[in-house]
Amino acid sequence: MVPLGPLHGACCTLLISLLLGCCLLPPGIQGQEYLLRVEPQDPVIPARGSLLVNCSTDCPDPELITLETSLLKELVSRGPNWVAFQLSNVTADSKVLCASFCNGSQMTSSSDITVYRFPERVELAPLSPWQPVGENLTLRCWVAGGAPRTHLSVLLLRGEEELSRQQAVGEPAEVTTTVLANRDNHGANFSCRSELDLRPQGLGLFQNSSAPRQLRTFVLPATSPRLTVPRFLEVGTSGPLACSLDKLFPASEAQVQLALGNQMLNTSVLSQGDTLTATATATASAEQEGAREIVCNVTLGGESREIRKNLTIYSFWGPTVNLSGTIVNLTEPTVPEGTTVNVTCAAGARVQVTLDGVPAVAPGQLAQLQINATERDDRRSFFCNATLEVDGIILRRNRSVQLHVLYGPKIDPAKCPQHLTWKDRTIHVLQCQARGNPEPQLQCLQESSGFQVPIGIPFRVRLNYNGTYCCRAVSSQGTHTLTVVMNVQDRNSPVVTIFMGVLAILGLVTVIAALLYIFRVRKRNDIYHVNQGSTCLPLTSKRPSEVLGREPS
Ligand SMILES: *[C@@H]1O[C@H](CO)[C@@H](O)[C@H](O)[C@H]1NC(C)=O
Ligand SMILES: *[C@@H]1O[C@H](CO)[C@@H](O)[C@H](O)[C@H]1NC(C)=O
Ligand SMILES: *[C@@H]1O[C@H](CO)[C@@H](O)[C@H](O)[C@H]1NC(C)=O
Ligand SMILES: *[C@@H]1O[C@H](CO)[C@@H](O)[C@H](O)[C@H]1NC(C)=O
Ligand SMILES: *[C@@H]1O[C@H](CO)[C@@H](O)[C@H](O)[C@H]1NC(C)=O
Ligand SMILES: *[C@@H]1O[C@H](CO)[C@@H](O)[C@H](O)[C@H]1NC(C)=O
Ligand SMILES: *[C@@H]1O[C@H](CO)[C@@H](O)[C@H](O)[C@H]1NC(C)=O
Ligand SMILES: *[C@@H]1O[C@H](CO)[C@@H](O)[C@H](O)[C@H]1NC(C)=O
Ligand SMILES: *[C@@H]1O[C@H](CO)[C@@H](O)[C@H](O)[C@H]1NC(C)=O
Ligand SMILES: *[C@@H]1O[C@H](CO)[C@@H](O)[C@H](O)[C@H]1NC(C)=O
Ligand SMILES: *[C@@H]1O[C@H](CO)[C@@H](O)[C@H](O)[C@H]1NC(C)=O
Ligand SMILES: CC(=O)N[C@H]1CO[C@H](CO)[C@@H](O)[C@@H]1O
Repeated sequence: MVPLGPLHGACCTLLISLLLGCCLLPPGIQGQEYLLRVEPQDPVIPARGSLLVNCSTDCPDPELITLETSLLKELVSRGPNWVAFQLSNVTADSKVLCASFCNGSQMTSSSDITVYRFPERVELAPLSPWQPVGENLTLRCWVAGGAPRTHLSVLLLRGEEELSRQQAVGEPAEVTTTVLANRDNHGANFSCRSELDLRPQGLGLFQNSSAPRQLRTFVLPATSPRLTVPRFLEVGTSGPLACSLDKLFPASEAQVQLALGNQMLNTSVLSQGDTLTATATATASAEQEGAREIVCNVTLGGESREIRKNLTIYSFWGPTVNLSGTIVNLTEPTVPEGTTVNVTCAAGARVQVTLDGVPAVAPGQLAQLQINATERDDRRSFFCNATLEVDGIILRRNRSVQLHVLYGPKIDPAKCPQHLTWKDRTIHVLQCQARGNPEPQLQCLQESSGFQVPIGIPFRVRLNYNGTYCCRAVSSQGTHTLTVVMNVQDRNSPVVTIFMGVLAILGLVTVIAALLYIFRVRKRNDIYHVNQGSTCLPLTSKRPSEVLGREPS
């Protein structure tokens, strides 16, 4: 028999079947004593495979054993009661039919060839990059190709756990199942697997798996993050910023951005449990002066939550207090006495300054005052108070500068008695002070001898201290002198001498008076004697008059 082309194969098979079915049936009735066998019976072969089909009969004298098929066939060998054909390139299920005549009656027998093939494609539909917890997620798998479908099932898996198993239907076969996205599913790998079960056919179980897809689930609360920022920041300084959000899952995968205006800040993020905290340091620059916005933005699962807060950046330099005039020492502002000194206090724009209680005419202006430097201004401090109003809050800053005035030297006559009357061998202190800037050197020298008397410390006065002293204060600013007369008196002063003399005379007079009285009483009673002792009285009485004459000196 001429092999039929594949295009004609299908209709020829149908025709033969009809002929056999309508005209020759029931087959085997005539030759029922003899059997026609087709081997193998109902084989399952891989697609494009080849198959040896053996038609054999026990009829002793069979005539014309043929194999009816649409497939490519080739006679391989034959025996007296069998014929073997090689079928090749079997791509689809088909039926083969053996026919023969025995003793004039026809015999037929058929076999169904089943072709199996593995799916060409098993694919799990992509998952959305992030799946919100609590929502249903549809897993979808496509299986293209694969035969026989009755033995082909599709499984959806989470890891190795089977979520669903369905028979493949359609081309491509689509299989779906829903999964509730929860925290436990975060990071789980989902996949799809086809199973061609040909174990009943003795061939085994053939599995094809899709590439796994990893699920990421997340929780991002609807609330805004918490942002802590300072209300003010001075230009040139830094302030801490902190932004946090609770109940985040997975907190470690959230992104946080902190920005000052449109400047991204270097942020360090810490996640602890479901809480995320981001910290950064904002540094205020002069260009950013004014009201600025701090933005904190937390992004997770493609969604973000943000919060904004205002921060006022201000500049408040100063105040600086300046002294101008004849400054002789810059490290310690010093001016000579009598010169004019201008004191000014200045601070940044919008800053109101007050110098020693005198306010500047307007914020941003400088406050100034002029003084004629006197010795009273030495070590005088000039206070400048600066105030800046930022966003309803008053900020204060104070500064002071001390002025030094060069003056003197001066010896204050009130603090340096110029006439001193002291007694010999008594202890005294010469109180004398000189003032001036710089501090003057003070010394008092006896004019006659050049002897230097200690000043301000106790000393024992001697007779030779008597004299006129020249007290001299000396500094780089000049010299000032003052004369001090020190009168040192002998210890036995005239007053004491007079007093002693008077006492002696009074004693003598008393003794004489007593003696005279005793003599007169005896004379009246016994003998009268002329008294000669009365001549001493005028002699002795002369001494007191001498003493008294010296007293005024
Ligand atoms: C075909 O079948 C017959 C009977 O079973 C057997 O004797 C013969 O060897 C077979 N031929 C082939 C090629 O297998
Ligand atoms: C097998 O059959 C298919 C169609 O069924 C055809 O396209 C292919 O070329 C054939 N292969 C061979 C080797 O003949
Ligand atoms: C998810 O799907 C299940 C059944 O598949 C249903 O019972 C449940 O209500 C769904 N949940 C949501 C949040 O849609
Ligand atoms: C999912 O697969 C990735 C890599 O393919 C692996 O790193 C990860 O551990 C897997 N996850 C689970 C839960 O097995
Ligand atoms: C938050 O940050 C993300 C990532 O940088 C960005 O895409 C998004 O536009 C930001 N949202 C807002 C409101 O600024
Ligand atoms: C920040 O300041 C702007 C105007 O300066 C204002 O409109 C906005 O409401 C402020 N934002 C906050 C959070 O106070
Ligand atoms: C001090 O200020 C007055 C006017 O304010 C000015 O004329 C004078 O030159 C200033 N003196 C010094 C030393 O700066
Ligand atoms: C200026 O004052 C400082 C501090 O008192 C002092 O050390 C320095 O010597 C002075 N300089 C001059 C030039 O007087
Ligand atoms: C400083 O002295 C000058 C004259 O020497 C005088 O005209 C001026 O009023 C004085 N200024 C003050 C603040 O005393
Ligand atoms: C001005 O500053 C001084 C210190 O520099 C301070 O003692 C004084 O209280 C301040 N005055 C005001 C009004 O703040
Ligand atoms: C002390 O000195 C004064 C003159 O300075 C002189 O008159 C007086 O006699 C002196 N006194 C003595 C005890 O030397
Ligand atoms: C060998 C054999 O079975 N021959 C039979 C063929 O059929 C005729 C009748 O149809 C019989 O008589 C033969 O015995």
